[in-house]
Parts: sequence; structure tokens; C-alpha cells
Amino acid sequence: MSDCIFCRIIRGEIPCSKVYEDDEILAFRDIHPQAAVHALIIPKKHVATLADASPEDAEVLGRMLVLAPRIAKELGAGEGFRSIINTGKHGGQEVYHLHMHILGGQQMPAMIK
Ligand code: IU
Repeated sequence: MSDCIFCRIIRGEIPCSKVYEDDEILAFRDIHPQAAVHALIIPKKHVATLADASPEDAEVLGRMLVLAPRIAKELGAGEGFRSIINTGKHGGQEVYHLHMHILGGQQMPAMIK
């Protein structure tokens, strides 16, 4: 998806504060941080939402999960973090390129009791 903002970040057309990159995954700091540490982990393949992921995406999604604690720790959220994937309209998704938020570096408020 050539005009997707995150695809443009992946291609280097729009700058980002990169914190991790490999052949399949990019992670960068969120431009509007909602916590002391706020990064996004995204697959380089354009998948619009988690609901659009197919079985062939399972490996990269698993790799994103496994990377999350490493990235969180490297950014200073070693005491725990929250990972969120907003999906679709009711999920509050604003950018339609699958991404996992990593939030931490402070006590996160309870969301679900
Ligand atoms: P959401 O899950 O789709 O609601 O979150 C999108 C996030 O992408 C949001 O936190 C934005 O601040 C963030 N973001 C960004 O980091 N860089 C950008 O160029 C754009 C959005 I557009």
C-alpha cells in the first residue's frame, strides 16, 4: 500500500525515531507518546489490521511479541509494560497498518479489572 503512512516510514520516505529493524519488522517511537516509553512495533508487510492477518503472518506476529520485552527493556521499561493492538473502528485504530503499542516506563493505569 504505497500511500500508507507506516509503509512510507518503512521505505524511509518519512523519518522516524527507529529503535529496532530487521528484514520483517520495524519499531519506532510513537510521535505522540502516551507514556514515558511509547514505541510501535510493526510488520514491514502491509497488513491493515489484526483482523486481516492470515496464517502466513503468524510467524512475524509471534516475532513481534517476542521482541516486545527486549525493546521495552532497551527503552527503559524493564519493570513491565503494556502491549496493545487496536483493531478496527471500535478498537480505536487510527492508522490502518497493523501495529503493536509498547507503553511503559511508568505505572500504567488499570484498564481492565
Ligand atoms: P492507533 O492504534 O492506530 O490508534 O495508533 C496509531 C499511533 O500511531 C498513534 O499513537 C500515533 O501517535 C502514531 N503515529 C506515529 O507514531 N507516527 C505517525 O506518523 C502517525 C501516527 I500518522
